Amino acid sequence: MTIAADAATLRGEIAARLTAARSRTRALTDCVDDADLTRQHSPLMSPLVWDLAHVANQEELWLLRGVGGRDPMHPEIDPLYDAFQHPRTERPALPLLPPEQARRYASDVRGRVLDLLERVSFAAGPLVDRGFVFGMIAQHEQQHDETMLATHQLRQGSAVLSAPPPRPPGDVLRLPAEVLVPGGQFTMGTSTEPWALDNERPAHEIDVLPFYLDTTPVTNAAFAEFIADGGYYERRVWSPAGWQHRQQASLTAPLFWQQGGGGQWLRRRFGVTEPVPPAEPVMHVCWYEADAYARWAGRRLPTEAEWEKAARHDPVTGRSRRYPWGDQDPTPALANLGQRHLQPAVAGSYPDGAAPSGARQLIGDVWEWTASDFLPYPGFKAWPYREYSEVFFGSDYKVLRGGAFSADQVACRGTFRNWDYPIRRQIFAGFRTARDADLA
Ligand code: AVJ
Ligand code: FE
Repeated sequence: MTIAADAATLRGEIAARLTAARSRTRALTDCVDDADLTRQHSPLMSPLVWDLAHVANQEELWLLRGVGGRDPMHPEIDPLYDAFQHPRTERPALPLLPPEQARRYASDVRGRVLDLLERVSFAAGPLVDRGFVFGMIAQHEQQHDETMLATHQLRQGSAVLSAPPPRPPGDVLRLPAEVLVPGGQFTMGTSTEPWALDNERPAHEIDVLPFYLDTTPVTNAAFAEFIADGGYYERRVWSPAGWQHRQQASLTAPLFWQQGGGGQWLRRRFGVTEPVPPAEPVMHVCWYEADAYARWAGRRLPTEAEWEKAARHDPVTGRSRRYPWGDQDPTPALANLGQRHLQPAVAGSYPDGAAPSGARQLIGDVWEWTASDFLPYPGFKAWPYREYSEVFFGSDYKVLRGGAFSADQVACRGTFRNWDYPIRRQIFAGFRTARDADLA
């Protein structure tokens, strides 16, 4: 988000971001009946009605109580919506607010927040400086909207969501398979982006050796070649932990894929079964599958620093951009974000969104698994709460970068870091591969 300097414009921008998040939340929760809202569609996910009230509860905690100093509206429900008190598997059994009450709670909180926003002083301290905590709450709601979209994808039954497909691109046939990212220092992370979260901070210099990166994310067609070549049965291309997981979970293809007739692959996408589109980036593969594919291809996953250098470093000025295309916020011509479509665009789309290296679709379309564990940057300070990032640091989680069609622009930028377990496949994740460049 490009943040306005004057308070009146900032109030308007915050209200617009909160309203956009709420329209999306409503679209994701008004399209199914109460039984569908309260049911657990997968043990990996919360009931949709939990996400709805959790979003409202966090907004009440941070904005009404935190910024506004108000008393709790319903203190007895706080523990129900604390993600750390109840894992997702337990949530359906909790005495959750039923759909109508959850909706009323969310709209009551929002009404009071919009009143507070009219009067708040952005000079009152670091939490509200340039609207940070309001931006954090808009990002939080959009992240849960993305989680709810994953629940929709896991849900059985007929389609309830629809969106037009992305527009087909022009010049993709002439694209080189890989681009060279020059070696040398670049600035990773940020100390200036107003709504960046703690794990993106602070900006620091990192040296990266020259490397080649795939111009686009790996496609379904390329991944199907890995399958056809026996990649899922070739132990040597899997890491030891990956092979163990592949065996135990009997992985043989991306999640939601099934064999059609005549060697054709089909997939289920938001309640519709369709042929797998060959030119689209592959999705719903776990980190272990991405890692195995890369080794099969004689390549490797990019590290997080490599990914960010490819996405942000401008070799002409030497500075890091906010996005691959420059500093301006995303538009529909630059990246596939915000659930405008319900799928990634064909690999090679969005030429105007390309990075200086020529790599495309680094922002939007599919989250990209990186080789890296989720670790703090040098000088990291947990802020404003430890449970956002700090408790997840370590080797249990792998970092994903770049956002997806399912991520909103308020929660996606060149420095944004997502993370998940290396076995997770229900998220909208794909990957691209890299290799060292010869130093000669
Ligand atoms: C950053 C997507 C891993 O969903 O667990 C939502 C975001 N944190 N509520 C998650 C988040 C608190 C988080 N991820
Ligand atoms: Fe949350």
